[in-house]
Amino acid sequence: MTLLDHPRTASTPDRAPASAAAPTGAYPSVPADVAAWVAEVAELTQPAEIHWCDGSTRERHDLLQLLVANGTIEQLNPELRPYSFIARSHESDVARLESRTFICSTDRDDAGPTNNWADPAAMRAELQGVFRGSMRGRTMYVMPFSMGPIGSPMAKVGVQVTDSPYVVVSNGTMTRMGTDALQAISAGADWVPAVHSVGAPLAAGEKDVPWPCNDTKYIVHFPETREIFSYGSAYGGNAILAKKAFALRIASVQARDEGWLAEHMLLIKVTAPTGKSYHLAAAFPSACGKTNLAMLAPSIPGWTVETIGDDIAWLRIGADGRLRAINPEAGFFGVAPGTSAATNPTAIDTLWGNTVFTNVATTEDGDVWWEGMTSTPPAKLTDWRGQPWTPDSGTKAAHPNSRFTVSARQCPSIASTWEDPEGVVIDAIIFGGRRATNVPLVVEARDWDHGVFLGATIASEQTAAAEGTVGELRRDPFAMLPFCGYNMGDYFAHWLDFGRRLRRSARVPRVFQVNWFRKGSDGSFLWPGFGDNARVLQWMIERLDGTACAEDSPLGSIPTADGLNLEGLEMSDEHLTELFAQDKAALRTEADDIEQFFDTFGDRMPAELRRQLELLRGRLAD
Ligand code: SAT
Ligand code: MN
Repeated sequence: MTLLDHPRTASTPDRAPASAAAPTGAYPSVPADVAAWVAEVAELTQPAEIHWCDGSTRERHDLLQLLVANGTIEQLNPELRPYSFIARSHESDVARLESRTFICSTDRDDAGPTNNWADPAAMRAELQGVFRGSMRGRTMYVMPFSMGPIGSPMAKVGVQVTDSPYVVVSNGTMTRMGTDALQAISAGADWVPAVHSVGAPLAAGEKDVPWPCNDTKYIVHFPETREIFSYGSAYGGNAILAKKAFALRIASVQARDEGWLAEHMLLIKVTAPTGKSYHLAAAFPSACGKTNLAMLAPSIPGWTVETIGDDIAWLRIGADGRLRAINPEAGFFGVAPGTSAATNPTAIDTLWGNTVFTNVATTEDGDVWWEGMTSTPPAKLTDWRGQPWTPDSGTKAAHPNSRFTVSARQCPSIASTWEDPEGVVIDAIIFGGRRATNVPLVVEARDWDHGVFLGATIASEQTAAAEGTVGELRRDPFAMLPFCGYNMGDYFAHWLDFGRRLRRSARVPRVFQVNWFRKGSDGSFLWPGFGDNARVLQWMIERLDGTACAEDSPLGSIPTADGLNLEGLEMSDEHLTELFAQDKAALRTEADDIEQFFDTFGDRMPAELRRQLELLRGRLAD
């Protein structure tokens, strides 16, 4: 029997671990089920060696040196960017691959129309062939990790194995990785197993390439048995399996079963000039400015924003009946292009050192550069492919999905409560997308169910974070389209049900929808965005406090003419009107599109959301 002959069961396997898989030295003792699983993976993938990660600084340092020696990364100029590195990936391995991401539930309908489904037995058989011998000639690293502060009642643990030291370094930044997490598993926490291989076995004496990967890729989830298998890619969410694969796809299934929410949301703490603080959770699709909003430097005096998380939030009803949230991650895997001292000074400060950049350009003096970092590019660069580049090259110097990987601790705006094991109390939830037309700057939902409708109908113009045509509009409900591990119709029902439970316990958070990306008739952005988004947050908070008025509109409540704080901002009345314009004919067409989208879920679509659509149509009728 090998790993993929059988689904994983919760009970301890009866096979004794192979001695080769056991850690040596001062490594703490490993629970028998973890050791047995590692032995099974090793039997299948045949690594030359096994390394049990302790998560120490020494280990990270040694791996970074190894990666430099292998040519995977280069050290940047330590005087300009202390202890930082640049990785250049293979040209075919630059983003999440949604077409190769699979949800293997027993019943196809449990994956739903938005996921690629594959029969679990057939997929196991296929993966068996794919992973057989895939780690030959390489070291297999075993990484116990915790999502959320270790010991938090909201945290969850997992173990990822990988044959990529680059992935170990990334995971070490993005999660709490090492022996502390292993200890939590030893104490009895249920753990999620994740197998990762770049799919590039090395024959004896064969020279390695800088970025090993395979043209064939798989990112596979077995939601019922909470297992993850990823093959062929070392890039971001394809390979840092704790992130999208676990903390969203598998965790969304756990959340459905256990009555909580695993969401693609940033978390911020906003403090008003009165000194009173509020916590907001906001969902946006990949590469739509979550990191910028998470690190917002408000343009309005007296307001501060502190960071809790920039990508994922786990939300639960706490013992006090309030909605509470944690950031399960420990670092940021942020989009580099567009990040500058003007757009996100906090990110620029965060990246002063100790950062691994991937697929950005490098300068002659050994620092990094990307489009949007400065208004004029340097005269000479080395582009993300490693080729000489000048402004006349006619190509992008940095890949549009180039990234930085950096510890959250290094962020100057990190909130002192970001690791609170009980989570922070959420006052409001925000949904957003990238929409040139139709969607106003901000609307407030009438109530929770209307808020769920706003979340369920988010559409966004596609970015470079995944394969596909950039700019094409697609429905991305709750910004979870690529990340929901089960039927999204059931997911909508879970959100509606969650609201019912919140109503019984305590205060239900307010729900808002925003769009920073609306364009005017001349094709340019109507709203300055970035630091000025604090003006929209101010309105939301005044709504929470009951000090701001709102006007009813077909899409929801909007600020009254003088409701938004526009002091110090140059904004013509005409642009302001355009920002909130609701063209009924265009919105009726959009309602038809929403209906078609809802129809794809068949009888899994909750009646309440169809009712919300009819209510909207009623408000859009002339
Ligand atoms: O590559 S990741 O999935 O981590 C980034 C993203 O798409 O948000
Ligand atoms: Mn994301």
